[in-house]
Amino acid sequence: MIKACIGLGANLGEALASLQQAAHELAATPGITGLRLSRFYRSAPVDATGPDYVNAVAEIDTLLSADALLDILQKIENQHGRLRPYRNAPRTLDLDLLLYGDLTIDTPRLTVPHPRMHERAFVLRPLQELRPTLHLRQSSLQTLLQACSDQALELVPGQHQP
Ligand code: A4P
Ligand code: MG
Repeated sequence: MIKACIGLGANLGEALASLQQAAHELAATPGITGLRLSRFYRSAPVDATGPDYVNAVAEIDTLLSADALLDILQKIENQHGRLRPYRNAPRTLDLDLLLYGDLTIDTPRLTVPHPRMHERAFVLRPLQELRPTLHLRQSSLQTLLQACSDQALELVPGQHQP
């Protein structure tokens, strides 16, 4: 059994509802168990334009290969009407494979750990809720978060404080 982390994001349509539904769909997928979901955060687009994003991170236990997991993530994205007009275009749903156990994967289709996660507060902060002692590139999540403190992040209202 592998523990994998998935980044969820959306900035078109009912973003929060899309993320909640995607989490349910992941939890109901054969081969995936034990889903834990962070709280939801709102932030301005990083390296992109368009409406504010809502983001969260999910941790799962899985017997699926990383490739099979990516197939499932892309299928769920497509079911949510994901279009890809250009890179970093606004999207109804983005599901990125952030971590797959402690494996490093570098194939034409898949780079894990996700190559930009260590410099993005909208990934690091929700990931920290689930994996407070995790280190990436030999740095704690807290140290990495300090380096991107210019990226303002706020909790979506109505969620409990930890
Ligand atoms: N691919 C390679 N590695 C992975 C991986 N670890 N997880 C390939 C998922 N896919 C991976 O992805 C393009 C291709 O990347 C896939 O076909 C897969 O084979 P995509 O989702 O279709 O395209 P994209 O959205 O242009 O790329 P990506 O990687 O999702 O973009 P980023 O870099 O994650 O940036 N600002 C805020 N505040 N919140 C956000 O969520 N997201 C982005 C997207 C930019 N700014 C943002 C946010
Ligand atoms: Mg993506």
